[in-house]
Amino acid sequence: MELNAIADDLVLRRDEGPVALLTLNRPKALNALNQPLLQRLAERLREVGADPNVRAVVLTGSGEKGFVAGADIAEMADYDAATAQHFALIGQGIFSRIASLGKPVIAAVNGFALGGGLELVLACDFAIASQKAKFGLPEVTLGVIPGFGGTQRLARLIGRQNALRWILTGDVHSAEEALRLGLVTQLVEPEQLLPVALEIAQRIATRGPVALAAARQVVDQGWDVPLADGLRKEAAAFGKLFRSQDQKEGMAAFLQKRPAKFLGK
Ligand code: DAK
Repeated sequence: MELNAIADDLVLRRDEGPVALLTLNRPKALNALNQPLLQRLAERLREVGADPNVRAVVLTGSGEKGFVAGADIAEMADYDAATAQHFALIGQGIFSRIASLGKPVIAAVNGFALGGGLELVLACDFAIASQKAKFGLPEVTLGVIPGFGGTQRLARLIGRQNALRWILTGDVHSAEEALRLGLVTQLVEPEQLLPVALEIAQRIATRGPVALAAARQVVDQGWDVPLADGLRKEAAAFGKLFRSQDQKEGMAAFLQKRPAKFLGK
């Protein structure tokens, strides 16, 4: 009974010290995002966001083939306009939650990251991928466009021309191409994906949590504003960190030549 409950859990959670590994778990449909999976992901993000023991998160897909093969086409096919809008709001809310979680989220892309799956990668802090991973925005093959931020975030990340090439062709691209364009930061052998992702997350988890949250916030806030505005936001955040215990601890630890013990305060 309990085993079934675990197998049926659409987003598995396994903690390794301060790192939470979240695994999207609908492998028979290549982890396509249907409403129950999105709701469960929202719950899991709430959970790890509120858990003071969690300092970094790794997000991956279950099975060898799929990270997330997009929004669930079978579920979407018969949507009316109101349901589609509701679906978009759920999805956008979840992707925004990743951005405002206050904890780094690393995507470990094990297979297809298509449509909403690629948009999920874009919502994470950064991504590493298996050499077997595949990427694309095939929405135009279905008569729609990316709806969870793909038209906006991809162009900012890989440039307008490259983004339009991906969006207009709907082609599926190799992991090497994704690396070349800066969509992922590193490729690894498939069996090394989780060990490497978890190792990076463990290292991040030793850093000052208040600074981690501020870093993502400032990078995001500065992404599409003039440089001078971004620099002002950076200076304000930098100053604010000097009110944190983490800053006192981090600098004292350096001067005393010992590892810092950050409290996230
Ligand atoms: N939805 C539902 N089921 C899917 C799926 C998907 N996106 N992708 C794969 N599956 C299912 C397949 O139907 C199949 O199920 P069974 O037939 O076994 O029951 C199973 O997963 C295995 O897939 P295949 O048999 O097709 O496996 P292959 O290796 O042959 O092909 C593939 C793998 C990834 C190339 C192929 O499955 C594929 O092309 N999948 C669709 C990929 C795709 O087009 N993804 C983008 C979806 S559109 C919006 C919000 C969001 C979005 C848009 C608007 N608003 C509300 C405004 C986002 C849209 C999308 O993400």
